[in-house]
Amino acid sequence: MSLIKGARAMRLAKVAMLVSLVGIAATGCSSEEVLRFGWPKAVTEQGERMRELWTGSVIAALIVGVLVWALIFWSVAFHRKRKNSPDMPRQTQYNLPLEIGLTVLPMIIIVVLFYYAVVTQNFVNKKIANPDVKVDVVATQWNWVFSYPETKTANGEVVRTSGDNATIPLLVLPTSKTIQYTISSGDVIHSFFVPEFNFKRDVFPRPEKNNTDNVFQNKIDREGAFIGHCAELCGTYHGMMNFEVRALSPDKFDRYMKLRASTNPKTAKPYSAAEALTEMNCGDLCKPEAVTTYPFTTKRDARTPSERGETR
Ligand SMILES: [Cu+2]
Repeated sequence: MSLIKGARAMRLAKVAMLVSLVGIAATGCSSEEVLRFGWPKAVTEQGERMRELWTGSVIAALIVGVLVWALIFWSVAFHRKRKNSPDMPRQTQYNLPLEIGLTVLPMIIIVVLFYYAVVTQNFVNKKIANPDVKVDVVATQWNWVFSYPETKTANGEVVRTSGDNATIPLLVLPTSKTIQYTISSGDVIHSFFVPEFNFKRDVFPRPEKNNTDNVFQNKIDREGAFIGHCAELCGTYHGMMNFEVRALSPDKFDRYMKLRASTNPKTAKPYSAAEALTEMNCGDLCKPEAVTTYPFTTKRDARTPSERGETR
């Protein structure tokens, strides 16, 4: 009898293994993608650390899940009612060691998950004393102003990029450097959200009065253009309150900041973000207009698809 049971269990295990293998293969994902378990790709080391927490949590959940499913199927297969079964199966309540185990084990799981969540959160919120670049972000209905308080133009003004009705602002930042963002709002509550940072923080007016931490840091690990949104419903044109992060290698960023601080001979004014990027002429990375904010193109007042330059 036990031999038959053993053979049946083996067959069941083989089928279960085959089904899960086919399931994984059928998704057509690479191993890196499988281990991401749907977590969006991040471009910051903070986002990557959050991904590791997610991968660990999902693996822990899958282990618990597989164990529970196995126990359910085992009971269904081997402890179902048979012709000669007694009316009542064997009763096992008031089993103290089992009940203590079932209380302590979930507590241990929660404590471990909590520990790793706190460690990851501390890493994401960590601030070093001397960040490489500082940027002040001011959100207003319905636009963004980005300034670099440590870089001044020839006439002594802080270098500043702002969006207007016609322009989606570009927040140009370096890769591989610690960037410190100080966010504040000029009116209502907004939210600074760059999906590829895997990070969002509400932007409050008068942060010092609102007891919020309006300073955070991160490090971007690759060049590229990444869309940024306001993620807090802030009024009529909230949906159009976009910006774009343009991450440039440190040497390109230095060139950009030098240009921003100097005077454009053509206009006799300091280079604007678009003019500096055009002057740098470094291909797609130096496009003077936002490239990621579809369907909101740089022409904010455009109403028809052709005015918006839509090609997709
Ligand atoms: Cu907003």
